[in-house]
Amino acid sequence: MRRTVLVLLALALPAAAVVAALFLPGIAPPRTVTDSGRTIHEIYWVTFALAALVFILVEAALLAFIFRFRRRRDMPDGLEGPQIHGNTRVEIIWTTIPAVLLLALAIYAIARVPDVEATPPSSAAGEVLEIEVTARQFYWQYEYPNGAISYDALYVPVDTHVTLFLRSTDVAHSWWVPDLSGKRDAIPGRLNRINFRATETGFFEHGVCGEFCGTQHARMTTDAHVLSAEEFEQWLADNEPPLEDDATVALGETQWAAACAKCHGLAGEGGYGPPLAGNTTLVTEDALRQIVTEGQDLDANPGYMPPVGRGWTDEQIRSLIAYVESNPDLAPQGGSR
Ligand code: HEC
Ligand SMILES: [Cu+2]
Repeated sequence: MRRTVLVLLALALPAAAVVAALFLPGIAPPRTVTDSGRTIHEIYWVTFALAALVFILVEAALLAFIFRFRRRRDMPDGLEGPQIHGNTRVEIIWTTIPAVLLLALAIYAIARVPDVEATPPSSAAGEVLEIEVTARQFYWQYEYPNGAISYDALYVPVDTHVTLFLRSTDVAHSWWVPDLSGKRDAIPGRLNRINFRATETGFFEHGVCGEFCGTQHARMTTDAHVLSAEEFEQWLADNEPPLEDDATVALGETQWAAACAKCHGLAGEGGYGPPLAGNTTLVTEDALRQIVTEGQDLDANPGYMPPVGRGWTDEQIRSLIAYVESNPDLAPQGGSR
């Protein structure tokens, strides 16, 4: 009876593992719409298949030996098995096979790296879209060749080689939109790049910062819009500076949401940072520039404000002010200017 229970348990465990692997999500990598992403998937599945094969062989041998060399009913208590000291041939075999497997896997993975890197071919030299990405605590700023800017939302055309140049002005961050490609760090004092070419249009909202970077790290997310060529050209043209007044306000709104509201609240109601609704600093250009480029850490206030706008241009300061002034929740009553 106890035996039957044990045998059933021994069978139930691997069965549960198989069911979990087949029917639960989470074993497959997230979907991707780029060639580099597909190559990453391929490497993942090849590695997984090899690992699974080794796992099954080893576990099967283990179970077979447990069964084959189990203690029989007619064996006397305290009986010892045969005492074996080394077996050169077996040891050579079980050293060589894993070494060969690992070497093969390494060669395969290294051979696939160029496809993951997706460096645009020299024939595409003039057609590569280069976007400057600045990571700051706690948002992503994208700057396009014509000077257009977006915050926490990347816009790219489909079927086009894209290179993102990644910088950080404060701490180490990591750009990661799984639908597009792998992860790449943005490190202060260093210029990193990542290439990809999306083959499907769509809206992808699972981009994150992949490197723990401070209190609001979890809210350092990014969307990606893959547009048709015409839509992208239109978007670029609509966002090319100098912007119309309402476009400036619209940009300032995304800027506020990305760069300030994560701590101060969308309506300036406060959160991690103090409430800001009606604060005159928000509409005073010099004071605003000072606090966003230098941050603030007064003993009187809890917490610390990082230099969230270090490197901002005058236009960026002004678009934020334009938005604050347009929003009755935020603007100081009576205005300061
Ligand atoms: C990481 C969280 C965080 C972000 C993002 C952030 N702040 Fe702050 N902010 C703070 C904290 C914390 C303080 C209080 C700091 C102190 O004085 O010690 C503060 C203080 C301020 C103050 C001074 C308030 C006062 O009463 O003294 C202003 C103005 C301000 N922030 C504006 C902004 C603006 C504008 C943005 C966006 C461009 C922004 N902050 C983004 C956390 C943040
Ligand atoms: Cu980050």
